[in-house]
Amino acid sequence: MTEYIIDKSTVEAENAKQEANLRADYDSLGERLDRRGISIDAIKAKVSQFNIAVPSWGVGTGGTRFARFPGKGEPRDIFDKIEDCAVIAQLTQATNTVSLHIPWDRADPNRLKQAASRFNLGFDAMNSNTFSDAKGQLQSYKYGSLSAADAPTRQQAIEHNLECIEIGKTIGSRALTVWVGDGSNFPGQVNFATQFERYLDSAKAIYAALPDDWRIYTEHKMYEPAFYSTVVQDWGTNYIIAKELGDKAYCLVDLGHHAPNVNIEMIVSRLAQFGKLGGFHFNDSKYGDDDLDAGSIDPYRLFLVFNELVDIETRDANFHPAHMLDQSHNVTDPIESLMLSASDVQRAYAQALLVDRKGLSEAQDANDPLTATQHLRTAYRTDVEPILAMSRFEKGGAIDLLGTYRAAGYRQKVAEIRPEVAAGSSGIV
Ligand code: LRH
Ligand code: MN
Repeated sequence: MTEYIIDKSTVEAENAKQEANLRADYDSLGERLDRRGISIDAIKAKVSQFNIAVPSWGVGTGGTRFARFPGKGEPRDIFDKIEDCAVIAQLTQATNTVSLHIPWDRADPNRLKQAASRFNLGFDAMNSNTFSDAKGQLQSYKYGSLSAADAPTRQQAIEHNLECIEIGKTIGSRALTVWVGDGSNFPGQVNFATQFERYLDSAKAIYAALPDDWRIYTEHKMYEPAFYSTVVQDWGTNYIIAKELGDKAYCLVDLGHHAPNVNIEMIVSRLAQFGKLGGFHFNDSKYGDDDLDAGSIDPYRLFLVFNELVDIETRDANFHPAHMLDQSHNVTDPIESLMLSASDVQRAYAQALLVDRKGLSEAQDANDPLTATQHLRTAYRTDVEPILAMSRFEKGGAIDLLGTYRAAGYRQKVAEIRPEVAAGSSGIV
């Protein structure tokens, strides 16, 4: 029996205030979509199947290298984080999986599984961490991990990833995400080819330990923490890795890991066209890897990514990329940001489903750029909130995410039992 952290009567009371308007908005949007030959219920049915994983490391207040300003009721451990994820899942009805990060979330796997199943939550991809040194660690990752010059450090990093797979197998995860910060800060500090060779050898050792029904996602990133070169710096390198490793290896696209103005939707199309697009870390950014809320800076770019995903979906019914959020909430209540971000990613998917694909390809074939791009804008300009809210409402979630969450007073409640965390330390978690 699924437990609900937010009192169901509170959700029902808040929904009751919105229901009549929602039904009116839904019906009027339905009429308008009907005129475009689109069944609103068919779109809602697809949207209600959409799930995006919540990063465990995102429910605590994030920070930068300069400082971190903890909020009230900061989660003390992974079990508090799972409860916070349960609140997000209950109200959005779109986030029933959590992505763990080891060693930050290391705990007895059976306790983890039990804690999540209370709320009917599952576990998405495991995330390894060979970009910081854990207490008691023998070898430091200061000069790299899977690509490090010395073998003991590479072996330690490989074994850490194998441990993540073991924990994942127990808790029901079916994927491992590997992001490494390995690189260099000075020209000449490393030999690019030998460093990459070492990375590939280490990645092959991890790949060899993958269960048959698992996937490994390798994540590219342009820079940071290395500031001259990064081993897995771009989608091309990531594609080479996925091809070198084998059929269970795929590329993970973190939207914030590209230079400003890079055409990410084309990268998505390329990787999918060659069968190596595994999943996403959704967030938004204006300059670097800012890890801002998905859709908060450039929602049209997010829509264009989903426009490609829906195009691929229409060609390949077995195409199910892993959707995950990867954000850092430095100035907002992380639960509020994650709820709205999950909804905004779902929004981009719903808008992309409205694109007249036949009209689009006819305009493309006719070299009619304006008609072609108008097909995208017509879909993007459609306010699909009634579809998202109706999907949530019908599944027991909240019509008004923020209003219902604040009315429930969850943050105040946990602030009473979770000790105040002093400001001061820096870092993303
Ligand atoms: C690296 C990254 C990676 C995570 C980390 C928390 O920037 O995107 O996905 O391991 O953030
Ligand atoms: Mn990421």
